[in-house]
Amino acid sequence: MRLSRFFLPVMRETPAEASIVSHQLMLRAGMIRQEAAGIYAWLPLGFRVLKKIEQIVREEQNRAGAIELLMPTLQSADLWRESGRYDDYGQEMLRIIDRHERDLLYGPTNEEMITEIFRAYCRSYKDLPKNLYHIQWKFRDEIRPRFGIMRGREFLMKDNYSFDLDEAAARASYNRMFAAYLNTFARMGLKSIPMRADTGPIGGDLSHEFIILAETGESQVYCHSDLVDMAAPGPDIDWDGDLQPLVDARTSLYAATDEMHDEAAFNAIPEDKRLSARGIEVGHIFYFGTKYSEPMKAVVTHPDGQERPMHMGSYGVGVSRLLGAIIEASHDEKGCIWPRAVSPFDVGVVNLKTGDAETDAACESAYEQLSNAGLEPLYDDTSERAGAKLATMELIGLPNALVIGPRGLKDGVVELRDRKTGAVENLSLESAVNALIEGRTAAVSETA
Ligand code: 5CA
Repeated sequence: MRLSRFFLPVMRETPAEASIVSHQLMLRAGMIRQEAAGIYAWLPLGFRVLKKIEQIVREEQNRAGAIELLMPTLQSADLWRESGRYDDYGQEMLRIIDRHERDLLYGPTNEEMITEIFRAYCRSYKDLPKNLYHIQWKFRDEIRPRFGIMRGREFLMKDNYSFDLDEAAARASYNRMFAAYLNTFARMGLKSIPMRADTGPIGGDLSHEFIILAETGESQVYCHSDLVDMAAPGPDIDWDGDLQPLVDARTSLYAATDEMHDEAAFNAIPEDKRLSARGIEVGHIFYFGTKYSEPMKAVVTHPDGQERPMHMGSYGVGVSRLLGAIIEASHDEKGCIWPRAVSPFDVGVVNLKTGDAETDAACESAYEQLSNAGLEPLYDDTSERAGAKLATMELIGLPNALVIGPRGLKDGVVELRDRKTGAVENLSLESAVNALIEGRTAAVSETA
């Protein structure tokens, strides 16, 4: 992409309305624009990151055996009357009346709708287990939308729903999602910690929140510090096997959010291992048994011929919130530092003197070679000052920048910069381009 043809409205000043760094940087880097309280337009740069995050979530769901579908954003109120949640959900639900005076709502979550779909087609134990997901916009009329997309009113969620014959099978489905979540967040460069959590309006008594530690997090959390650096299980686990030991290894150490905190259990941890911190909830998984299947009569026939309600769980990832969480975890005073896997472009090409024939030719050649190798470069071919171009690249935080100017070219070199470490290498254009192409190969195998 040539910057002269792209839409990247960056701001030099820190916007006064943003109090946390991820919100400030998303506004400054031209990633989002507020259209109403808690409602944002995704500008091209932000949209590219959102799509990358969405794709990682999708790949890890597919790997764990979940099946993608797409449900609508608008739902019928009658569906929610069946489960009894229409009145219970309260003011967070955006209620809409259509021209025929029928009650609709903008979905805050989809337990009812998926139960309605599933019960219509699946009646036998032979149809189970199944796990269905979608990645769809939700609306919750939050009383205090804040921190940009971190607590929005309209936000993108991946939500899935598992259907099983009994509690033991449902537990296996829960464990698969538990492992899939650890892998999903690790691929984005995040250290997530599963914590015992309150189930709120979704219900049930077994649930874990996946928390990213960050000073600006909304939740107060408590855990054993060994959990912070515990590695994700990785993709090569036996997804159909017994994942309970993997889950137990992480849940046997104390970790809880404020609502579930048990001071006595926390104090039983050796003092130097007690971690009390702020955290961002990026995912939440629930097992709620027959809470929806019973009132909504979602039953299956068991091998003994008896009909019984299915055992269900639901699993949510805050796809749009993850952008904020990743920036909170990875930035410096100059701007964002995107992990390669979610970066909006792979590399920036900075032309220090647009209009200088030799510099233009070197940049064009680099841009072409990088594109042909399958990378996505962002080429700053504008007539901005060199200093402003470099500041923009640092603000938008691509992992590498190839900086090309007449002075270097005279000595036969270009600069290859690493955004994270700040390292600058002077290399021939050919070596720099090759290093980027090879680096890309290494990064792909690192995260695949
Ligand atoms: N039905 C269940 C699981 S599918 C559910 O709705 N769970 S939830 O309420 O915990 O939401 C799932 C995830 O969505 C949360 O972990 C959080 O990361 C994200 N989320 C929730 N509310 C917001 C919000 N207002 N803004 C941005 N993300 C949100």
